Amino acid sequence: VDEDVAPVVLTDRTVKAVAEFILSGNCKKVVFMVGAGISTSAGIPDFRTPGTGLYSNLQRLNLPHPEAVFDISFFRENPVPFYTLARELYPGNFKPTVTHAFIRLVADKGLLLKCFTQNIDTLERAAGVPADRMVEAHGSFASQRCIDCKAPYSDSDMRHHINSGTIPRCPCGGLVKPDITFFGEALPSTFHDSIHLAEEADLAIVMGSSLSVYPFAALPGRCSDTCARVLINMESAGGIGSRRDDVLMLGTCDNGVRRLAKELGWDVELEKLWNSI
Ligand code: CNA
Repeated sequence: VDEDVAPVVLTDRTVKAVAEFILSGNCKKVVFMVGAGISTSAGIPDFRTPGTGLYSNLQRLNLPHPEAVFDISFFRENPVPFYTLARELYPGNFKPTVTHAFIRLVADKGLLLKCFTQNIDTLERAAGVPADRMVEAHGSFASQRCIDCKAPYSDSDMRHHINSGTIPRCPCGGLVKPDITFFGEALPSTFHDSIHLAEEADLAIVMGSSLSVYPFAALPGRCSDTCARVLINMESAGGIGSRRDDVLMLGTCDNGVRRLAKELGWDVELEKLWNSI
């Protein structure tokens, strides 16, 4: 971080200054860009954290390499590893975190322009973030279809297969896959249609992502130079900190949003909202 360059949008590169900016009335459009790290405290492992991340724990699935579990050509040959994992990750087993509640609170305050998520766990929806404010950039477990004829497949049949550990197939014989984006597949059109909103943001809050999967990882770079950018993450990521109005909050997302909520005077409201979800 180049501490010598004075910020322009913020008075200071601190959490307090970010809160002041949010409360000033000049910050009308907040964009979140989030990843697996916002859901780890809900009990869902991320990909890359050494030791606890999914990639460290996939040996038992006998994969050629960890990413193969989300690779469309590997899935065609062997869907078993994906369905083994899907059983563990399937929505319904997890509760939104206080970080998800914070995104909802920003929406309730009328400040949320868009929340771009890489997560497929649908915990933002579960927290009550309005659907029209969400971009599930890598799709989600909320729907599924045949990978050959593309026919949709029913939720209840899907749940049955997930729970019983069997592989769902379309009447045409093709494999059924949740509408999550695998390596080798295009991102949903909603992602491409919404990218320009990153450019409109007054404040971008990046949370819980190593920013290593493109094109998502390019989003913070699209923010204008009159946008303040905040990174709340265990480690630095995406070069955030290199611009004059960047603020780094290294640590857990839950601690980070609680600190920010406290500076905003929203702390009691945040906990109340989270408890009601
Ligand atoms: P990643 O590459 O595993 O990075 C996670 C980042 O979050 C790392 O930088 C961690 O240091 C950080 N982190 C982990 N726990 C915390 C915490 N409690 N507080 C703050 N920071 C934390 O995951 P990305 O999301 O960046 O990678 C993109 C992939 C991961 C997407 O394609 C997702 O679909 C995929 N994924 C999603 C889920 C989910 O839906 N919950 C889970 C696992 C992987």
